[in-house]
Amino acid sequence: MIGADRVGGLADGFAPHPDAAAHRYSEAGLFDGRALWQIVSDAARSNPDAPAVTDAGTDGPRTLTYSELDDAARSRAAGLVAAGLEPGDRVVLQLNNSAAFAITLLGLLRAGAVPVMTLPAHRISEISHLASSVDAVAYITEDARRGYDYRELASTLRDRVPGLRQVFIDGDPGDHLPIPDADPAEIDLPEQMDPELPALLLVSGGTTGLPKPIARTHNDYVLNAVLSAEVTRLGAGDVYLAALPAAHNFPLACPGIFGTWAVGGHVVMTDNPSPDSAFDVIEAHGVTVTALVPALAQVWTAATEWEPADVSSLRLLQVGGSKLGQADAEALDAALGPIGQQVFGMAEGLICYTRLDDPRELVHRSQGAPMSEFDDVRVVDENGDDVPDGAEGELLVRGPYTIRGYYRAGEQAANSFTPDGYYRSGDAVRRLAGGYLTVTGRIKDTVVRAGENVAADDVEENLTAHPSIRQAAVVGVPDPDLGERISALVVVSHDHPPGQPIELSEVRRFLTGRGLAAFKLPDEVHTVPSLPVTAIGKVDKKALRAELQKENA
Ligand code: OOB
Repeated sequence: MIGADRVGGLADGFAPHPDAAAHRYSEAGLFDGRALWQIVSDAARSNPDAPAVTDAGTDGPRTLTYSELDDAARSRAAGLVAAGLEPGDRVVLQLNNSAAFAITLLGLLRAGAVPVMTLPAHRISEISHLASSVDAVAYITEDARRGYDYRELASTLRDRVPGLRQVFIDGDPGDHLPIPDADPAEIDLPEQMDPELPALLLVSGGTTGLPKPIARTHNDYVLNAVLSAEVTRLGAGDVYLAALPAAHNFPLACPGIFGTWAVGGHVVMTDNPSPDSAFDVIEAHGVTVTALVPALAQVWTAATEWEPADVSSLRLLQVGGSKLGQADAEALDAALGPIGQQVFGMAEGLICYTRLDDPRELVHRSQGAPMSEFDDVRVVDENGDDVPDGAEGELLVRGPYTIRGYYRAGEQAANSFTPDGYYRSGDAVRRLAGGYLTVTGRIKDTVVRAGENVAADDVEENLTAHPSIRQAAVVGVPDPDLGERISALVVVSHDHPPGQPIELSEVRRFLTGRGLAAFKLPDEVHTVPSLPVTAIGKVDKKALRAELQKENA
């Protein structure tokens, strides 16, 4: 087994569980000691001819069985080793949802390399920041998609990050190299890595600052996938549609791609989550489970009205990544049947699920309960003292699959953890009976107007209760008299007359009617066609504030 001394600098800047915690988790039998890629090689041994992955891409669907996927991954690993990759090398991976994503990810893992899981929407600022902070030696991406040429990004990246030795391209490589394959009979693949070492680096999903690398070990990520598969009662007969960007923790392992492979199920990959395309894919492949962010879930709910495709094979539709409003959760069930599940998770670890047999009313109003009894969750006030159940506070968490520190992220990121190792999520939550959580907002997402703290989420939720408002974002804008004034950006509902803005007076009247205090009422309303979103589709408040500030300058 390859240990920390033989993986270059991989272990530098990685914060493992302290000994006592590691001991307690392994005594409890939580970790099975497999490398992440063994999920697939194990399935290939027991179920070689079962479908493992289908690429629903534009060239027509292409399916690989478990034995074909395992072989392709070993050939890719051999190619990468022959090209000079060594165990512990960090490699930035940026591929759209495709069979190539699956093969290349498994190939990297099999070669002992550590992929940095960036999303297709990341651009040079995020990619170069991540590549240099983890000392990446290679970048793997594809030629071009949806009018964006990743080869140009690759060329700029080479100029900016001198340590980056190689670029490999799926498709037409242009000035770069194709992703290599080789005969695994001719090249020695490395032994298994110590499962307590990082298997891959996820990217933090925050809406402030640049993304931070998150090291997830073989042990903790296998646990993440396996426990998630249990909670969602996944079996070999399930067909999981990866419709969100596959490198994100939610579609990757909650239970997502790895959870589906862990039970011998079938993963279908699409890079187009819009209903006109995705509904046909669901019908064609008999998809049973998928995961969406709330904005997409809203679109899917509405699309059941006009899309002809039959999506009745779906038994579970997971929604997470940002808050799903209660009205939207109810509408989803009404349109698609009682198949919605709320998922509140984070790349840093903790995943909460509503359970399959929970009363629908609980599924509609809560974001779920932690998946493991070993998840140690606290809800605290600003002094770090626990608040009683039902009161709002910041969520802190420690647990077997939650990190103890960001990977190589320096001083500032250290504030994200308490001295005794809890991750400070920055999420404001209330704990209900049975450990269920409702997310009420972000701790620091407030507007300070004339000395009063106004929680953005509170105003946003009341705004979306208006029949003409589909989405809302509230941000503070610097103001000479008030300090900050409350600016609301709203997207109108599908049935609102197009081109007609929502008036400030109407918004204030409506919110007052709902009993909102006068100091929380917006000072301005902008009707916009859409809100800026992050790479996974969360409303991007950083971008919003910058836009508003530019307008005011
Ligand atoms: C998921 O992971 P990340 O790392 O992209 O973002 C985590 C943050 C959380 O701290 C929270 O602020 C927000 O996203 N969030 C939610 C939420 N799910 C995530 N806020 C309200 N309600 C929810 N249901 O987003 C993620 C990872 C795995 C599974 C699901 C989501």
